[in-house]
Amino acid sequence: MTSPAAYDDNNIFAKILRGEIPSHRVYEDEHTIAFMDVMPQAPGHVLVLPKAPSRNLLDADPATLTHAISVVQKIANAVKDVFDADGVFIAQFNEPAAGQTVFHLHFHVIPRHEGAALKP
Ligand code: DGP
Repeated sequence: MTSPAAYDDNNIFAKILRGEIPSHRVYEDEHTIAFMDVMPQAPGHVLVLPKAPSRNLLDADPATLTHAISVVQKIANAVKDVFDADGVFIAQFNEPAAGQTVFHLHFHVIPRHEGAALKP
């Protein structure tokens, strides 16, 4: 088992946080931003990110996680209402073996409708 790599601020979400790359922001506060995923698994797929640099949940500060999950709840209720969804799927991946592709902590918030498949 290898140790996780250090945080690299050249990742795409760090560039979005610095305003170097555009995003469709739907929420921002002092500690957190949320924007639309460019490869949505379903309409209304939002990403919630703490602004503090951490590679993923494994190296995140607990206070950062506490605030982030409260924002995830807020966004989940918002997308459920706006997209008239039946439920909301929350996903979060840590390290490549678990499916993580962008190495700044983020939570996927995906509205779900009964019987609708996620995109592969
Ligand atoms: P993952 O690291 O596997 O949890 O997912 C990263 C997600 O980030 C994936 O759903 C696609 C999305 N994504 C990748 N590049 C960009 C980008 O430049 N802008 C936005 N808004 N989303 C991105």
